[in-house]
Amino acid sequence: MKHLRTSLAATAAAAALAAGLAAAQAGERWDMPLAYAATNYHSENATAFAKAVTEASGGELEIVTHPSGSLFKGGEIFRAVRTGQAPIGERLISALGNENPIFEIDALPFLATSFDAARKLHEASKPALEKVLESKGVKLLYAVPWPPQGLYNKTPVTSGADMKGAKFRAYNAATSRLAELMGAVPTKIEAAELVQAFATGVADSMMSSGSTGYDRKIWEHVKYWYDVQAWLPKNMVMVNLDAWNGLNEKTQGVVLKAAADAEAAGWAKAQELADWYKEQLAANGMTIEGPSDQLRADFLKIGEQMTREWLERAGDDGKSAIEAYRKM
Ligand code: PCA
Repeated sequence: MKHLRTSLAATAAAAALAAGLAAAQAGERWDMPLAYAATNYHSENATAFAKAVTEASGGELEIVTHPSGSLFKGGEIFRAVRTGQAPIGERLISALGNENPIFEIDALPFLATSFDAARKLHEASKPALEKVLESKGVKLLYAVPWPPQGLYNKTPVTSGADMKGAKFRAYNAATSRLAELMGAVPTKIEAAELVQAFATGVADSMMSSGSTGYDRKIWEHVKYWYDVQAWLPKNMVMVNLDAWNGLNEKTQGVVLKAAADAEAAGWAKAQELADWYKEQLAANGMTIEGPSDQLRADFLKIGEQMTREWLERAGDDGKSAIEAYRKM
């Protein structure tokens, strides 16, 4: 009798295991490329999102993140998602300006310079962004900002003129244009390749947040950061539409809920960390200052020109997004 009971229990355990395996096999696995450091809050937030989906879907959909450009480099991620090579991924929205000008709306200098303003700009431009993404076969899940952008340089900067001839690391077409208008020489370099560029003298300066300087220990190469607060660009997490349509309704609901949570958590984290990053740069020996009046005036002038140029390119969708933003 005792034997029978043990063997029955063993059979039941084996059956449960088999059922579990079948469930795991029935589930889908999505690899999710990320461009930024594993310890960056965007990446940690994406990993928490992936875990939330995996758990809440009961393994029906498992999402696995790959930070620091390890699966696809930053510059490849949008195309990978669009073509279905990756079902899901994260990309800096404003790096996609050559796809459509609307993607650059959050990289226009001095249009939205605080978290509150960035939030409004996001709400005002989201319908246009979603429409363009959908026309490319991609669905927006959530977007999270970087802290305000400032100027890194190896030597002190008191006016735009000090940037003449500087080797400037750009992360999108807008930062390249900004560099040109300052008389600097831009080179596009992903954050994952930053350290090498600064260490080998390919770059001496860039616009970026305290976050990226901190992630890449920029103080080993650059000593000055000017808190220009020029704009707050955002990363977005997006999914290939075919992959999305292949999910059942329940799983789609799980993903949407996790995405909404990730968006809220990401904005809160970015805001919470913004000052902390500056403190870390200072603690590591960097000079952290506001821009001089002249530097600020020079940046403002460049910002106005860039906004004019953008409005010409962006047409009616761009104009209505800006108008909606200004009314908020
Ligand atoms: N860090 C990213 C984009 C904006 C930011 O703050 C970078 O420098 O690549």
